[in-house]
Amino acid sequence: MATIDAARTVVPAPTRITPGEGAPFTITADTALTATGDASGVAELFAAVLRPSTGFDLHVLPTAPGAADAGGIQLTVDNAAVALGDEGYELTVSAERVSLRARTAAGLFYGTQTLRQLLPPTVDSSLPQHRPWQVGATHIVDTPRYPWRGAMLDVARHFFPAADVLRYIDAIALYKMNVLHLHLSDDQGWRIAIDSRPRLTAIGGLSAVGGGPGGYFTKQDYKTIVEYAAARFITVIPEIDMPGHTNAALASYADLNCDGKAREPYTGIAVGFSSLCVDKEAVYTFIDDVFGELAAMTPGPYLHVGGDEVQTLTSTQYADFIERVQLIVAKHGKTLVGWEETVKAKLAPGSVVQYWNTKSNYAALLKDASAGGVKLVLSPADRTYLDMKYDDDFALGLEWAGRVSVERAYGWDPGAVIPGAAAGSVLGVEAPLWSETLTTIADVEAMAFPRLPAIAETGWSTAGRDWELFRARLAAQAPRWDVMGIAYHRAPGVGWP
Ligand code: TNX
Repeated sequence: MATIDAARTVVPAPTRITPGEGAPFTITADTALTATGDASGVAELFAAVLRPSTGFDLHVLPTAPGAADAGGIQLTVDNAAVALGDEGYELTVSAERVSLRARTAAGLFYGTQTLRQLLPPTVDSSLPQHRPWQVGATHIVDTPRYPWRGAMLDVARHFFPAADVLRYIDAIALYKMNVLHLHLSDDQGWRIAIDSRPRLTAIGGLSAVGGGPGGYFTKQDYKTIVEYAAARFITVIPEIDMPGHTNAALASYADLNCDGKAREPYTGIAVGFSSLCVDKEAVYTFIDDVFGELAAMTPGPYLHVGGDEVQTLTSTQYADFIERVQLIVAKHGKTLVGWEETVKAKLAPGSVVQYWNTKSNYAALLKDASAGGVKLVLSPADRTYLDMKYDDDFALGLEWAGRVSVERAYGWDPGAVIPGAAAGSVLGVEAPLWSETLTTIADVEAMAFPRLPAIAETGWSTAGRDWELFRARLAAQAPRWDVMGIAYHRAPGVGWP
């Protein structure tokens, strides 16, 4: 039986693969995983993927002295493995054992995702499969290009319940993404419970694009999402978009409006018409309340303040607003993330600006800001916007940034997007998925798969960045998506099996 060739299969492409000589490793009913400390949680998660399909017990045992010479699947956190950095791993497969080594538990987790892709796709089945489970001898050393490899999900235009979000987390984790940005509020809906402001969900939570029922995350839902993500080394970044994209808040609390009158719920898809009343103190008390509660339930270091597409304020009003919001974010111990427009304000070093609109002229401002210590995350709409149509024939999606084929999503260099950006200022890439036209998780998956793995590879890989090689590796993912029930789109040009 042929084993899976890592070089032709693994997405994102690993840094260095050296095929081994000997016989493959076989997982059997007697195989154990060994791990200690932080590695144990990773081993348990991996065993949980393997158990239903293999039907084996796959016990996770503590690493014993001299255990490196034993068999099985060995996961080791090695503080001395400095060259592997914060997220890299080294995977060695021989007939006797699978040895996975990393400096961090995150690195081990990414190693298990590679190992998963080296096992037959049916390993991801939730039903018992009767077949041999072999991994060919290989040696892989793999470290990411960028520390920020993100996916954004818009739960505001249409709401997706926590169970859908967990499903999305599983799917992005397979491709070593480590940021989940949740767009929690917009004109059409407010999706997170804030105890001090109950009307946000009681009123703002009940609308959606097209007049659907809306919905929102309770604090318990949010906690579940954050914990599920954290176990997979994914940081959740909550976004409360402001001062524009705020109609749902303006409908919930009259005093956020300059005229003191609550707005009607909005179910269309136009942008740019709404704004918090930036001259009112009540607005800053509101933001303080919301970010206070959000910061308390968010372990990650960031709060995303939106800041995009404001058409009703002067430049000075806008910049003053963002600078005040920045202080509120800092007061709650967090670092500000904003869409590219926020670069018009004076941002503290370490703040993160997310580039998106390739038709705007922010590149020069972003370059200057980066020299002052502002960090950049790249989401060029004509490459990474998963809500753009693949092509004219695709029913879902928008088209303002053009068509985004799989090849376009793949074929760009994050290092070349902001010419002259300060060294080290580009943190990485993020693939936003706006949900104006998407109502089910199957819609979401059809937009994200197969383009999301393409973006994941732009963020992780330096080696193997070649469309012809990539499309073959991408096509190799399809049998796994079939088994996992991911509703991917068989986009033209990939060469699906
Ligand atoms: C622009 S990208 C927006 C969103 C829309 C999206 C649709 C950004 C910061 N703002 O409000 O949903 O286009 O593609």
